Amino acid sequence: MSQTTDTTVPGIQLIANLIKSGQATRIVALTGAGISTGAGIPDFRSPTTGLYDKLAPLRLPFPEAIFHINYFSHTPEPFYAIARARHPGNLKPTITHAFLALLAKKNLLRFLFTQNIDGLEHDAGVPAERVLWAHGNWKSQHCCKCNADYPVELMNRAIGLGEVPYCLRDGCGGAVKPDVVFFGQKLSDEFEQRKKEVSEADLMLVLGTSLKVAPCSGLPLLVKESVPRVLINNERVGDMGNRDEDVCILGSCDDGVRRLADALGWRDELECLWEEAVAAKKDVEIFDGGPSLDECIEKLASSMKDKMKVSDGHKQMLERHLNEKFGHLMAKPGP
Ligand code: CNA
Repeated sequence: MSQTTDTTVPGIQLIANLIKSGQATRIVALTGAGISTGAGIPDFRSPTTGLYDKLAPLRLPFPEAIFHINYFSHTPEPFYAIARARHPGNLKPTITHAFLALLAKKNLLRFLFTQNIDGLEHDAGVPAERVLWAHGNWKSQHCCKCNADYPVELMNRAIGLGEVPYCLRDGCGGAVKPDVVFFGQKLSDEFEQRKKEVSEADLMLVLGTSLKVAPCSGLPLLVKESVPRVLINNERVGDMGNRDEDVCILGSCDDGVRRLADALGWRDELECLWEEAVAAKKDVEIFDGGPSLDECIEKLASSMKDKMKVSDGHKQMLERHLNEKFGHLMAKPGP
């Protein structure tokens, strides 16, 4: 495989040299939905292909409502209608996930903050102790009312069928929710404790995120001045690119990490690691086939027209709550 110097983005070679010369050994990464779109999971905010645009037929009070704890606690059906199509059950890691695993293998990845809930970075081989799933993941679930644990086999079955799983405790009746952080819920305490990894980093990678969701969106600001930050994303986001040391590699994450791997002379190793990770990911029978996300949304929109209508009073309450909590992020919901 050819391993040429990248002249399109001169910064790529600069970053590769820092890593190769041992000047960057405490690399911290922040990832978002854009690193998993290549695996087939739509992100939230990309126009047309993003989930928020696709949800339009459901006439939710806000697209975010489907992931808001208040809304979910009384109307969990929309979440479960799309859960199967978004579940990472049979999806494979992308080469971007593999690149993070390669950094970890070379003991260069100090820490990874991911906003993703798909767990694909772990499937690719990033050790769990190096990752904070800031928004939780699909690997466990609890009742949203009494917090009782719920068996994973029943959860997978419910997701496979597109049905809402309810608490098994007598008289509870609460909907079960995967342990992903919904709007209106607090992040784990570990987030605060881990922020120091960013201020101690000697290189930060920001991949596939719009930097629109706090508090992760604030992490790149914690990087010390003079420490390089690399953005690999379809578009410029946040304040990335504003510092002299910043390097922005615009385009798909998968192309971006391949270019970086070329500059590092790691391309063959990366492709091998990725192939292995893809081969190792076991399929879960229950998630084989089934309707697409668009089909799920269409079906739900027609079957739930009445239930989806929220009263004006409730809509105002939700608006107030969302504005208080996320007004600074959601001045304009959607892309
Ligand atoms: P987002 O707000 O949808 O932004 C995604 C960003 O990635 C945008 O800037 C896109 O332009 C960019 N992008 C999309 N595809 C690519 C690609 N192939 N290559 C390069 N750039 C790309 O998503 P964020 O992660 O910033 O928002 C945080 C939310 C999204 C978290 O709460 C997540 O839980 C949630 N989310 C997670 C998943 C997942 O787990 N895979 C999927 C969808 C949403």
